[in-house]
Amino acid sequence: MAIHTTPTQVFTDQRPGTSGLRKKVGVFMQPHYLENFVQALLDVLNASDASGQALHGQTLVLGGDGRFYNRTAVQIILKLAAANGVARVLLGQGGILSTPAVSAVIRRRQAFGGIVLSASHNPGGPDGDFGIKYNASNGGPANETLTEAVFARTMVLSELRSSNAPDIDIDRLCVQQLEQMQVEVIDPVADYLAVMRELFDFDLLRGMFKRGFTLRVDAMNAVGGPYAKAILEGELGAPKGSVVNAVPLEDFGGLHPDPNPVNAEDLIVHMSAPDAPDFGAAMDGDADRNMVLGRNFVVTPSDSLALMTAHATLIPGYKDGLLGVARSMPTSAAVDRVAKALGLPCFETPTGWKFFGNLLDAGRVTLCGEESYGTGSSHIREKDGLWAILFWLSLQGATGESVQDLVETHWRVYGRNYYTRHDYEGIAVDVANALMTDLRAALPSLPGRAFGQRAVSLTDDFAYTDPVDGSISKNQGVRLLFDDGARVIFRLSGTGTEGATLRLYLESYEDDPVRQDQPVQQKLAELAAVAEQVAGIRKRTGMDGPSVAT
Ligand code: VG1
Ligand code: CO
Repeated sequence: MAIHTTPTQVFTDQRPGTSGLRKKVGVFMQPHYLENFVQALLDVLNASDASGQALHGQTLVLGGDGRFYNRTAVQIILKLAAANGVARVLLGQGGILSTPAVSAVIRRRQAFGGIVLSASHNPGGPDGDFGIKYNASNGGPANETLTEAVFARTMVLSELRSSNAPDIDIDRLCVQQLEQMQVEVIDPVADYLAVMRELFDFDLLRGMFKRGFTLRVDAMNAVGGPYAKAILEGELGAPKGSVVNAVPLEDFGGLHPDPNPVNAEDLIVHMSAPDAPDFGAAMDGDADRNMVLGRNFVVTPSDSLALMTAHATLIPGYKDGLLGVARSMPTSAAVDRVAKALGLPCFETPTGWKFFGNLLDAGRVTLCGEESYGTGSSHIREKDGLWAILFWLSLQGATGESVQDLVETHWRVYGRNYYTRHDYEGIAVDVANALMTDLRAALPSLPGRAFGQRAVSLTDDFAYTDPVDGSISKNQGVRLLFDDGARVIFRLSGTGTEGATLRLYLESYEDDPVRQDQPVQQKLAELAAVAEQVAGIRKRTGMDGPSVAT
């Protein structure tokens, strides 16, 4: 065994996006591609204190969503870590840890940070995507200062430091030695389960299942399966078989583990069958997203955040109330209305969970959410799919009401924010960039202009000043705000790996109860037409509609 240095060449495309570095598996499998990124990360972490050896004596957490290349990547990363001064790695058994579990382990074990191997909701398998991201000691995604520093380092990297020790056994729960570094293979579920126990009334939930409450949780052959099985079926006594597609597969069994009504179609079918269970849910590749459903009823993620906020005190972990709430800018303003009614601070951040970290750390907010099927709280620093499922189960247990009743009652009280997101996928990058550039140029001419019944009241390219550290993030999405509360938002995805994806977010507010049960796409068709008129999406892309509308 020996630590050695190897010369390496720069890859110029290693700037992390919305949530880490994501590329096609083939890109990651190029010699030194993963190694370069990890070496750059370790260099930046080591340089984070005056000694230049900040990782010495420290513990890192490591695990991924089990997708293709996860196991190989784990071995590569362990050898780099051992050669760069890391004292100990806590590795999920089999190389597996969901994103929320990494966050929980970092926090509970006071680790220096953690590395998550996941491309989250992107498809997996040899032809799919792979990804890597770093989470800091608060358990949350690295901030932009750190990700930019890592990117800068990848651009000048010339050497890798690694060990040529043999591979370690990642499947057996034990402690092994790799050079001077200890590798402790841990149960991926235990720490996470302990956190859930502190938040929810497990006896209440056990009682529900004893009385015959039924659910179907679709783990989409991704990493959420083992967590959902252990907690829902194991701890809480949900009927065996309530969690389906529960074994993580390297290619997710061909499913696209992005829990929305389009990709989780099988769940939609089951939830609209005559014998549908009381409650349904799905999670994404790394189990940080959730979609929740009642019988024949899908909850919009933005509404989910609003309802959680309205009812939080029913849950033991939040019984004393919330400090505040935050949502990403494109997320509907449904939660804003609840926050106002409850007198809670409400923050609007750019897209991506990393922007919630400071607000959570500073005790300014307790709940956070994004329109992309992500909700979470201060219990960790990531969004959390199974937490959301337990939250919704608890709401049903505490109120005795169905999902549909809870949501419809909410609309009657607060009004309904009709909401949809239209994704135009696989657009040529130059076409997408030109569309955004032209749109930005057109913004100043829009305020005051009428479109049908409504007029534009404000336009901007969203910029965010972090209220905690004062950092500024610009160009976070073009917004058209209307005088009746409607919004049209355009932004380009930062998680895709093929061409560009344009996301168009549409929202309108309806406070009249007799108009709160209309089909969403129909209700928002007028706003979609405004977006088309302003941006010319169809003409520019040659597409006659979005690839996905949820
Ligand atoms: C998307 C979502 C965003 C989410 C991000 C990571 O980003 O819109 O809300 O935080 O994915 O989610 P983008 O840049 O493609 O719009 V996950 O579950 O893929 O890590
Ligand atoms: Co995810």
